[in-house]
Formats: sequence, C-alpha cells, structure tokens
Amino acid sequence: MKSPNILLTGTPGVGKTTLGKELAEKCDLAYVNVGDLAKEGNLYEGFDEEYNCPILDEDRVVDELEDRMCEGGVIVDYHGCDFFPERWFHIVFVLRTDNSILYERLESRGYNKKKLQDNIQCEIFQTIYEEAAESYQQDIVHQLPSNTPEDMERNLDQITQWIQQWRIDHN
Ligand code: DAT
Repeated sequence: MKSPNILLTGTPGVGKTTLGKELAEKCDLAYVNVGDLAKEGNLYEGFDEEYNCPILDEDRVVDELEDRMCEGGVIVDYHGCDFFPERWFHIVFVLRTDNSILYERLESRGYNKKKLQDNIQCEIFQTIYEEAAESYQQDIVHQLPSNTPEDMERNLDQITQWIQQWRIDHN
C-alpha cells in the first residue's frame, strides 16, 4: 500500500465532506462519500418510516468498497463507523462541532425539527465518538474540532503531515 486509508466520521453537518474533498485533492487520495455511494448503487435494504429515509445495506456497502480499500489511499466519509471492517483504516478522525454552530448548519440544510433535534442530541451525547472508540483501537481514533474555517485549515495541515509521514514510513 502506497497510501493510508482514512475514515472521517461524525454527526451530519460537522464538516466531513468539506474536509474530505479538500484533503483528497491536496494529498492525491480518493474520496468516497458512503451516502452518495449508496444512492448511486441503490445499496439499501428498506425504508425507515420514522426518519423518512432509506436504510443502508451495510453488507453491500462493505462488499462494494472492499477492493478499493485493499489498494489503499481512500478517504471514507460517513456519519457512522461500526460496520466497516476495522482492518480497513489506518486512522480515524471524529469531527466535532459546538451545538449552536451545528444547529445553524443543519437548519440551513432545511432539516425538520425532529431531524434537527436528533442530530444535535447525537453530537451532545458524542454518539459517533463512542461508536468509533468501541470499533477501533483507541490510539488511532482522534477527535478534531470543526467549528471555524481556521479549524478546517488546521485539520487539513495536521492530517496532511500525518499522511506524508505515513508514506515515508511505509514506502
Ligand atoms: P458533513 O459532510 O459532515 O455533513 P459538510 O462538509 O457538508 O458536513 O459541512 C456542513 C456545512 O458546514 C457546509 O456548509 C460547510 C460548513 N463547514 C464545514 N466545516 C466547517 C468549518 N470547519 N468551519 C466553518 N464551516 C464549516
């Protein structure tokens, strides 16, 4: 493997897509948005009436990605992380955003009240961080603040440095 695989996870709206795309471009990695992948391949196994959204077929998502992940150099973006094989990722970043800022971002997406509340609660209870901590070795799971453009720049720089070091160490 010439490049590492990176998981970007966290509550919807924390900035995974924005960071993931920039990082992919800057470091010449592939970017995979699991939500988009599922939509394109219709990788669903039903419909959630309460949340009014399709249910991800996790096994088919994993099958779909397996070959690419084995080659390395993939950034995966998803608001969940417990169904990916642990062996896929060399590092896991959980982006975190303060409630008031996250609320505004999700409101401007036009989320309804229930969806807004559920996502804000998800962030308050650090649901995704705990999911990541339970699913991967503690020493590869890192939380990153994602409130401001300055945070975004710092995260980009830090992850870029980490990737460069990984490439030196592994090639
Ligand atoms: P996600 O992919 O986690 O759902 P996103 O990348 O679509 O989130 O970002 C949601 C919105 O917030 C989008 O309008 C860009 C903005 N944003 C993301 N990261 C940010 C940051 N660090 N500072 C300010 N705004 C940010």
